[in-house]
Amino acid sequence: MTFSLSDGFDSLEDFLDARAPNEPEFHQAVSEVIDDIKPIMDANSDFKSANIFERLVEPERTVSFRITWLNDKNEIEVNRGYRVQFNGAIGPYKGGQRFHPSVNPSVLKFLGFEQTFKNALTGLPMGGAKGGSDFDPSGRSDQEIMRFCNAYMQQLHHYIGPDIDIPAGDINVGAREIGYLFGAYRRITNRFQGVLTGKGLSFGGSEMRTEATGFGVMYFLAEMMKTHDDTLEGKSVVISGSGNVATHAAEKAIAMGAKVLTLSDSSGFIHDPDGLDQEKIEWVRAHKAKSGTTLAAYSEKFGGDWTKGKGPWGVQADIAAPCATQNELDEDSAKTLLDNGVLAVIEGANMPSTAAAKSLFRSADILFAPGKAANAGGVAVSGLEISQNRTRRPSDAEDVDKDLQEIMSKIHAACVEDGTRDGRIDYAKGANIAGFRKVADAMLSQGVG
Ligand code: NDP
Ligand code: 2IT
Repeated sequence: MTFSLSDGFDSLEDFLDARAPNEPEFHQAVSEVIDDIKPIMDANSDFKSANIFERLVEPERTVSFRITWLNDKNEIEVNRGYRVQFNGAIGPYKGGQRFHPSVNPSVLKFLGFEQTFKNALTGLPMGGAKGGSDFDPSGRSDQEIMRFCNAYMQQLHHYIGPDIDIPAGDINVGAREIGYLFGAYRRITNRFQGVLTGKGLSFGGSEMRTEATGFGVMYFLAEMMKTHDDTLEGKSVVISGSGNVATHAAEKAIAMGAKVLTLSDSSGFIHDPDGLDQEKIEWVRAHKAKSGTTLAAYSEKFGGDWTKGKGPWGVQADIAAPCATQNELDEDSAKTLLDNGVLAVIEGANMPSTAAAKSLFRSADILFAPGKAANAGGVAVSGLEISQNRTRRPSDAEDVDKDLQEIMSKIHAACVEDGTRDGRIDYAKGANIAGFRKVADAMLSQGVG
């Protein structure tokens, strides 16, 4: 592909190497959209003359800060915190925060870039952002988590606000952390504001936010299956991860009549040939909530096999749902899934398939849903939480669930509209084009200055 950017780079790689060196995850996320949106840019001279692409791949603002905090031994520890405010064209910046040793500018830029498209797909007015810290919460006491959250917010509060940027959770940032972060924000600023989403129900949280991402994944999958006159009833499912997204995806898949065979964590995976049920899922949640635990104990309690150091992709199933982390499903795993006759692959995590795996899925005769469409239910309900905070009027669970289903169905329809080619739906293409159009139009209308 020839590439013409203002500085005359010949290829996307040259451009990204110059503008964002040593950021492999970010390069991967940008490369995954360029082929789909380039024809739209080329066909629209306004997008070209406004240099939309070059602007779209540069975060509007990135802040990085030092976090100093006291551990239980009264030692001072130092971590790095970040907020990447990627694109605010369609609304205040919005996106999660991740606490994990792998957090670095490349990871947060890829996540913020994806979030920009994802938030546009929800139809709600939210720009894209991501943040977090290289802090590793594994093995930390509750008091250490609280002190870390206090120190992190001591810095972050300068850059966020209900009309500026509204962070939420992501890997290792759940209800407990959001509670501590909200408390810290309120004490520092003396403001009770909807400045974070995923809050507890007693202080402005929305019903269904906890469930929303995983449930939304299965609502999206059900829509995809419908295009093949099929349902989840009787289907077998392999799921990776055992956190918020994975356990709620499992719960909803079971409710829709499927049999969930696996879950995983960073140490390995469990295979339960009898299938998970609500009791087993609740045990997993309680067990994993204890700091530093692995799923190995599952097979001692419920039977099945524990396999160390591997993902679950070798287990034969109709559906695969990677719900743990980026690049957890590689080319060999993709080949194994396809050889084993997988019907659908739905990404619950952000960018869980490597570039090679994704390209195999996109060209195979299966249903494939990219994370930016399939996991948008979480941020969509975050958007509903923002509305509830604005009007100071909470919604009940049934209404939020109905809204979530409607939003997932609309995202599916947008993917079909922009992604259908030769009678086949390329959901990745559809999601990239629909997300891009909305953000690019807004950028164009607002000019530069
Ligand atoms: P959680 O922290 O609740 O769970 C993360 C899970 O992934 C854990 O089981 C964890 O295992 C596993 N995991 C983390 N890192 C790795 C790794 N390097 N290799 C293998 N497994 C790993 O996070 P969420 O469920 O919230 O997030 C999961 C994914 O979904 C992420 O990609 C996130 O960005 C995405 N997402 C989350 C949304 C949300 O609303 N929470 C919304 C949309 C997307 P262990 O316990 O061993 O660390
Ligand atoms: O990746 C994601 O969409 C999230 N972690 C949720 C973001 C949010 O603001 O709810």
